[in-house]
Amino acid sequence: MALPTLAMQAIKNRPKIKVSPTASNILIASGLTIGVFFLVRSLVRGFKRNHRERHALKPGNPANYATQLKMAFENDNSFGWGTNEEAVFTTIEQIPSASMMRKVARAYRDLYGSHLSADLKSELTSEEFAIAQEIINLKS
Ligand SMILES: [Ca+2]
Repeated sequence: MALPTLAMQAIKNRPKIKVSPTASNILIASGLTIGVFFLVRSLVRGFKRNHRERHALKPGNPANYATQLKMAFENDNSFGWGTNEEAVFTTIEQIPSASMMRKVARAYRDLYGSHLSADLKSELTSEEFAIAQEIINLKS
């Protein structure tokens, strides 16, 4: 497909973008830095997730509570949708202290990459969320 003559001329005459060796070195270096950053971050995340998953079956471990909550969020009927609110409340009640509650939230984030409070909000009705919040706030 031939371009109109004027367009061809415009393409030929356009200023060449020159990248000095220093600038390109900086570009390569920052590209590498960003690459290394993402690599390290994904390694750290993978390590944390593996660590959490190893503890997910131990009763009383933060990862175990986090897993129970995730299962309650996802698994309640044969259609595979909905939320088992009763299991959510039971699990939250079983968490023994405020400091354990914070550990559960951290384990949840490491395992599933999302915030427990945000997921509670989206999985529960506003009344249920208020009740959950109250149970959590009563912990000392
Ligand atoms: Ca759900």
